[in-house]
Amino acid sequence: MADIVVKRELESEDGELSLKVKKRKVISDNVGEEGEPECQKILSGFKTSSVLSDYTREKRIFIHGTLADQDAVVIMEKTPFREDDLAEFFSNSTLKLDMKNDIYSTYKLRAPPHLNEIKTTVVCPATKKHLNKYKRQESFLVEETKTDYESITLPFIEKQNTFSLQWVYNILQKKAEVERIVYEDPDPDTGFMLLPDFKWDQKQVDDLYLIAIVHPMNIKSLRDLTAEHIPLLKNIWQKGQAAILERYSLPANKLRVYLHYQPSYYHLHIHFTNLGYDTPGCGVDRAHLLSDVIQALVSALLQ
Ligand code: M7G
Repeated sequence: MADIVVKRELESEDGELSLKVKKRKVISDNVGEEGEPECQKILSGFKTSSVLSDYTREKRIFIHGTLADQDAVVIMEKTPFREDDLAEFFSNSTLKLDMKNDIYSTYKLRAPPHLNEIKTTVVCPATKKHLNKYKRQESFLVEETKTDYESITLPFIEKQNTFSLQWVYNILQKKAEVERIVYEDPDPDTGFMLLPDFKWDQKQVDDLYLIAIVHPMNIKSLRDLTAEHIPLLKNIWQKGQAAILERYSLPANKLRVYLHYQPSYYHLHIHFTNLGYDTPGCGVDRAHLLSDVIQALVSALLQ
């Protein structure tokens, strides 16, 4: 299905209301990891089929291939510089001269391998949906009314055409990523788990990216939100920001807190990112600030 994006329009459950929903500091080491992760060579058997997309400015590439005869997607991304590493960078790297002209000279710098890591994500087995998600493709911006949602989007979600939520359930049931949890509120109605998004390598706060996954199991997306969810959203807003301030010393006014519509995964979750970092997907076509969503629901309640 082509991307469907709701822009500045959201109807309430009863369809009467149209809410306006407009929508370097260095962390010493990977927080919460159990010691040095084991070095693995699983990618030595990866056979490339095609490059799905390649973003030269972001230094990110999405590759489709096979791993042990299973479809796989490998995402590689060069990581930001860490101020703490600079001294070692300069003392332990070698330089190969490219050109020199007057006061200008350019080089190829060969850094020690541990300062030159590439963040790599492997999805295996990857489904057709993953290939479509990561393939560079033309997007369309459409207005999705309540009727469109009920007649097109909801049946699409219910036919399980969307991504599996197994990874979400694993987190909520503490079967995966347990050591990465930054904050948890176990309340079944207003509670959530806050943990690093897998897009963030947790090396520096500059590109901080966490997600809050809600405990209630029946909220697919922003579309399902009503006034009854205001306590849940306010709880995530307040406790999420407090937990990030405590753990990463990043204050609320340096955070971009938002929901995606459409999301890729239809179990409500909220993105917390560093305001100074241009996260993929933080544009107005897809990101809806949590504060705006709460405000819209409160206004609807007062009317
Ligand atoms: P989304 O708005 O549903 O879709 O966000 P998007 O992926 O198009 O942004 C889901 C978020 O969950 C994304 O930011 C993903 O990077 C993140 N995410 C996805 N998976 C499969 C995992 C995972 O296994 N663990 C963690 N920690 N984050 C994930």
